[in-house]
Amino acid sequence: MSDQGKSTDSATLSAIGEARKAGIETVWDRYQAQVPQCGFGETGLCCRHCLQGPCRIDPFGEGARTGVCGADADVMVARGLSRAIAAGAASHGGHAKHLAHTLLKSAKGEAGDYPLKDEAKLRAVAGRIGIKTEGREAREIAVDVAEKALQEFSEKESPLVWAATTVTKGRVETFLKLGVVPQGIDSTVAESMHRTTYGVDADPVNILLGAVKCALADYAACHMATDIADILFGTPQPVVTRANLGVIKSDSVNIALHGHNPLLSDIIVQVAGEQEMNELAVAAGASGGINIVGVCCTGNEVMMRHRIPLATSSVSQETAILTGALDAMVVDYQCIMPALAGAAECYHTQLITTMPIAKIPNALHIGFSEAGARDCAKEIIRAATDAFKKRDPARINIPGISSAAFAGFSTEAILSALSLVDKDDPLKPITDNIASGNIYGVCLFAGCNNVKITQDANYTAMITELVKNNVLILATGCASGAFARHGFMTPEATEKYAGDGLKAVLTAVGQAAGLNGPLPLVLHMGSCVDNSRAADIAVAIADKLGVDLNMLPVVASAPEPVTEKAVAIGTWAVAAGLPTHLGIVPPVLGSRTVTEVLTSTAKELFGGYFIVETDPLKAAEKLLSVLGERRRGLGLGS
Ligand code: BF8
Ligand code: SF4
Repeated sequence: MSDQGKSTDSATLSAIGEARKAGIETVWDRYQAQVPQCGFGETGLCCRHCLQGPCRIDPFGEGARTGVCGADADVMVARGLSRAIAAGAASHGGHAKHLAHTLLKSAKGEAGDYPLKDEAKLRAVAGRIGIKTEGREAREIAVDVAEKALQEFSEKESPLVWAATTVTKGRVETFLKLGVVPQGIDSTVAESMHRTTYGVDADPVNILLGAVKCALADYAACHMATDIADILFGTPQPVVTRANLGVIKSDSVNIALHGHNPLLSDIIVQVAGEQEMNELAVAAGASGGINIVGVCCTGNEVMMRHRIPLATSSVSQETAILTGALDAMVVDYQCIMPALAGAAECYHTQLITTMPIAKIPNALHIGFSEAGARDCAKEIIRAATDAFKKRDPARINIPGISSAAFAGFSTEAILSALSLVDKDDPLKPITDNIASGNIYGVCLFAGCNNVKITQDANYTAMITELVKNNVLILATGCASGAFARHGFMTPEATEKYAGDGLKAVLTAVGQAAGLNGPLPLVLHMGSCVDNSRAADIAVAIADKLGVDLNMLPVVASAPEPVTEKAVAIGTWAVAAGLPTHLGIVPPVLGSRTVTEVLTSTAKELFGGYFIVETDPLKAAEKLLSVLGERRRGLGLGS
């Protein structure tokens, strides 16, 4: 693979060049060592769910047609997909549960480092989930919210509150009718594991409906994680920061925060800003003090709440270490490549793990607990400062490349900006402009960078095509990292790329918000769990128009997806009624039935469905045509 085939980002390419010179292996080398990948796995036609396996079915119809137990291609593929979604839901569930436990401790006064920062959000969430707020202290309300959140994980008699209270009435009815309403987050994950183990569910469509139920549990977990993070750390408001490797500074102790949960990263940012820590860094010889940078979703969390710059994300995470100036990489859980340890060993970088469920051999483990969060943060900063002293100045090679990035467009922030245009009816500017065609539709970009795709190539090709046609762009997770690196999260990008209608809307709102120019071309809504924020916006628009989500000119796209979490999110987007594009073919082609359910039958059941298209320009065309279809359905011009 040529370097040009690895990434479209010049900072990343520079780091790749550095790795080659130093003989350090990266994700792209490891991928090459895997090619060609197994055709059975690629099509979903292998099963290891029991000790009689592994069983494989030939995708070309020659050889075995079933596994030893008689599971056919449809069952194998449906079971594999269902387990991926269960793993995604377990991950988001673990993240949300962690936050819920901390909220409870905070409310009971057992976690002094976690005050209830956003009381307005606490009251709003409590009101929505049916907890009395009037005349009550914030702490009392928080105890009830946390307890109700924790109850969401086990099976109850009733639907998940975090799902039922956050979607349209029409969606709830559809989910009830199809029997896909989850009644517990963890219990639904367990049910998925049960029904897909040896000798249980052998009806592929029934397995897939179970998978949708689990994806909806994932949705509830994402929404809960967003709500509680906002209560504990504040609801994001727009900030301006920078993105790409150039945010690493040669004169500072550079600490990268990587992973997902803001529980530790937010505290590290707070502590790093204190005099004592800064003096420690300066005493070690870092005249610039401490420089915190973000990677992946933790990066998004601290970017939108604390203006922390984003160094890199997803597939290129190793490149932060390859700058030779990263003193510590601190990780919690999810999307952390074990390969970071090997890269760190080639430099002075201290890799620090913090969670009991996510250790990496040869990393320093500094165990995190809510009760000792600040102490943990201080220990981490000290370890980074010690590592700084071992830096080899001759090996520092920071690509001097970064772009401005506007971040932090929470639902609340978007509504408050819109209310400056129309105080009494904040959504009116959006719905009016959708009706007039100034906004042709909305596309939510989510997901990762996949090593199989030239990094960011699909994002950049798709966005330019969509915005030219006046599609409003929302982004989360590493999709926002991609756009940020390439300068798409700026007002300048709006001027340069947006079609006239979209530009007029973004300019009107930007002017009203006092920006003296348009809003950025991409509205950054946060991390991957914050896809719930995008769902909130879509639900608000649907309610305002008096239609269900499956009627809206709103689509989603994961042009370069990687993780099981992304599969879960994509599936709940489909269940929510959104046509959802994937730029990677998921391992389902071995089953005609499953492929057809995902790309066609789902449309009849939910209105949403998967559009698999690896060519970004064709993908953009397909999304535009779907938006046109939806517009015609609402009687709007297309
Ligand atoms: O949850 S986008 S690579 S960091 S999975 Fe992971 Fe993918 Fe990034 Fe966040 Ni989301
Ligand atoms: Fe083979 Fe069936 Fe066991 Fe899977 S569950 S490994 S198909 S025997």
